[in-house]
Amino acid sequence: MIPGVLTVAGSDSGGGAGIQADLKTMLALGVHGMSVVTAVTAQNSLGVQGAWELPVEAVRAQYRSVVDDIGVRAVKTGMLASAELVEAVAELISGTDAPAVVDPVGVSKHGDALLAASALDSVRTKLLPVATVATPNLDEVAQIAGVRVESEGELRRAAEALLAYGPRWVLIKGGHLPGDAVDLLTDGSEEHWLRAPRHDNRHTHGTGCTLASAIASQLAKGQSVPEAVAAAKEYVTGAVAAGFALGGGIGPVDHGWRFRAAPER
Ligand code: PXL
Repeated sequence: MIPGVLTVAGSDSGGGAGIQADLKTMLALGVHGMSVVTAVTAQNSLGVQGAWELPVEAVRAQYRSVVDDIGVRAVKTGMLASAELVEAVAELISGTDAPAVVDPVGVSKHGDALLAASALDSVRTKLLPVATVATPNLDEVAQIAGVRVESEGELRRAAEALLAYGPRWVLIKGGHLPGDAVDLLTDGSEEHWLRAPRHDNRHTHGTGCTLASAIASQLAKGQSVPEAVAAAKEYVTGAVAAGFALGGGIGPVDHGWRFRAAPER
């Protein structure tokens, strides 16, 4: 049976991030992708031109439709836009017997807000406590926990600060630091350092969505959290290496890199 994975996230009309990145990642990793749309963005390689959130009843109804009939082996969350949506999604996840990967999305690659400032407290007190794995980048660590990381040595302090909100595991993504792309995965007792060479490629739109969806896909296939994160990092590193120009700005990672013939990779 093909395991089902559900993303609860925003739509990126440009197809590089959000729901579109999540579903492409799930296809590439051999699971059945399903989606609960929380918001619609008008977006391209240059930025976000507009964003509209869905009513909370529309989000609840989509979730129930999928979970009650089809069932899910893992859930991933991305853009949740408002405090009301964050709280509704946290409640839905807490009643679902499947691991949840929470990508606490704050702003887009271009700096556009994808979460209201008034929703931060709900992320801290409602959403992070129901996460199996939370995957903040360093901007999100600063926004959520007020911890500023400027070197690899400070990643552990960021992880401790995030774990205090209650996720089982935290993956602190150090990709914005200079040098190798280094992430720290920990549950407070085990530490796993994941290191990948930095690819000199500006076409990285969708990296965070892709990583979180890849983790959820691997969990749905039965891997442990450390195995799932290692496999997801390998997939996203290949996708970043193969990222391509699209439009006049920042292009997307290539979700299909493993499908292409070797000379095209
Ligand atoms: O990567 C964060 C993200 C999440 N969700 C949507 C986005 C983006 C970044 O652009 O557009 C819909």
